[in-house]
Amino acid sequence: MKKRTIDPAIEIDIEALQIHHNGLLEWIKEVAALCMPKNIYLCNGTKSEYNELCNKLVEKGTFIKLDEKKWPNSYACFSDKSDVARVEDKTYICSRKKEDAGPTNNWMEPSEMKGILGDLLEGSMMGRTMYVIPYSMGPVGSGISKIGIQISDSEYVVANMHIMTRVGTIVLEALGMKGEFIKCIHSSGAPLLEGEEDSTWPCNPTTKYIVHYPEERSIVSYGSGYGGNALLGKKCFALRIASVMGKEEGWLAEHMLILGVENPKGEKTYVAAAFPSACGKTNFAMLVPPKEMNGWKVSTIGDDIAWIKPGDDGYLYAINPEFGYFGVAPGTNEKTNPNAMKTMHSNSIFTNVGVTPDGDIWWEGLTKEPPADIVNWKGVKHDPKSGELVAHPNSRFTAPASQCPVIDSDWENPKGVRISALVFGGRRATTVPLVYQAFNWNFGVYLASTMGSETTAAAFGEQGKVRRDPFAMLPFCGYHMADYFNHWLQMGRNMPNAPRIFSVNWFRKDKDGNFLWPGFKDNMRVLKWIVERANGNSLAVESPIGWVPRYRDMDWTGLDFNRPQFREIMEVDREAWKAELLSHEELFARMYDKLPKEFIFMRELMLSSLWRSPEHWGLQSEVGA
Ligand code: TSX
Ligand code: MN
Repeated sequence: MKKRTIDPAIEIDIEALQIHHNGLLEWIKEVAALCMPKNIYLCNGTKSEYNELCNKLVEKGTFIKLDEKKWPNSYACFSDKSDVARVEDKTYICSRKKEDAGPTNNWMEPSEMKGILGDLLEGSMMGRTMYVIPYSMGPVGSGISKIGIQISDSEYVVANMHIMTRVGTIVLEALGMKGEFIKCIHSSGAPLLEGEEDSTWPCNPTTKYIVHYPEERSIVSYGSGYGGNALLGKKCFALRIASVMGKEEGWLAEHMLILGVENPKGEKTYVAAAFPSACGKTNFAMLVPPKEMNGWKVSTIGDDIAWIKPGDDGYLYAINPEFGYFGVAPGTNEKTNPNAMKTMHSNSIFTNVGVTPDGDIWWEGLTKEPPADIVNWKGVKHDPKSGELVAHPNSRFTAPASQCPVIDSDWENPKGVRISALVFGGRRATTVPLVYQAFNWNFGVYLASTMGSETTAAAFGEQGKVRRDPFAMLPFCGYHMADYFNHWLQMGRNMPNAPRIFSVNWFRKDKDGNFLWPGFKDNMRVLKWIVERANGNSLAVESPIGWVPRYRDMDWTGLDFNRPQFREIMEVDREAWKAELLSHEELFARMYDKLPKEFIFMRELMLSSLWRSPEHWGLQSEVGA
């Protein structure tokens, strides 16, 4: 970035900020000199600060205060039409070497990118307040936690960061005078000139950049105010930058939920699980078991990101670095996720959902019919005959994690929780059975690397084509994806008590296109088999792709699901799996230069096991037993 000093014409009293960390102070001065804000505000993280920000957003017309009885202390807002999702084609990993970013990330030479961003950032905060947000990913003071400082010119971003991360003076205290922090610059890219009227959603409709410098451990985001583009602690830091730190330091930053399963004896087992988008990850993280499964309970540690480190005892321990949920609203209701509904009942922010004139909100799937007077996310009164959506499909709720009724008692334990099983899921209409257990760590890494989802939305073009999303990390890994696979294999070589690895698929369909599995609360039956397997307490038989339960190995109390149905959902079809394994070649070819040789061997081994006729597989003769 260009070196300059703050224009003396701008009246900013930096010394008044009382920052005692020289590196931080110098960096703030540098960014202020470049972005030329009207003033600077250092966030203290208090409730009153949050309330003042929300009031300011209401005054500006960005926030709509919701009905205090229905949605206490909560707000709705509409984004700019151009600013509704992460911008993957404008997301860059600017490592020094291109091969460190790999074939699945956009890359630009760091100094070239700095030139572009320097020009864009110059004067980009004119007329606005520059907020300095000290935040911690993970409980303040935990050995696993890390500190970020985000500079932003958006009040919406500050309010959301208050919910999603631990913000304020306590973080600066933990940072001390010399502590390490991740530099995060966020500019909406919408300077406000003298006399100009502000927009309710400042952003740059044409130019957006989400840029990561992994070696410098810094992030610059320009032009967007939405979600993962702008709340830099989440995808940018906790996944892209942290994944690089994890590779260097021997740990894992993963796109995983973490949940606890308590059995009727009161014994708790923790599971981490990765799913691509649109698989109901938050629903699974807050699962309510069927009432017939007496005494089984699920508690939530996190719904999106896990930082996982080996402990001295050879087990893996995980924390949720986040402090809130930034969940997709459509499809969430009392049936699909009653715990999420209670979590967002108060102190929450709703972005791009429908709003009624009397301060209620609505989205597709909340109830059967929208309220008569609902205004859609574009700010226009909804016409039911138009066929238009009320809420944007990527509309969100921002809600404090602490408000989740089933939040785990150890969710802020600085040591993390011991992980016994890792689960990988995708949306697959065919081929992939309801559940199977990998033979060992390496086969588990293989299944996670080749996981994928079938495209559903028409927007994604061809229907029924599998899009590979290794570990659900394709958009979130800050380095070469094949280096990432190797890092996972390496973690297994050094781990005496590795978690067991499982694949699940809630979305298999019959020939007529009906879902074979009821899903939702009944996923508890699969989860029960998984934790009992991980604890050595449930049986399985061998199939060519891994260990599978027989009918009798699962708990069916209260569910009408018969042996033929189970056989169908568990079928490992020889021809389909040959095609499946061969189709992995497409993914492997993309990263052939660094692909682990183990992957080739494991694929050959599974192919050779498929040669036998299904009648000879333990699975096919016994799975219905
Ligand atoms: O979240 C889902 N889960 C996980 C729940 C813990 N969804 C919603 C996905 C979109 C985000 C699911 N959809 C799940 C599921 O397990 N399964 C399905 C597929 C399905 C949809 C509707 C029905 C059944 C299965 N309806 C009836 O059976 C009536
Ligand atoms: Mn996510």
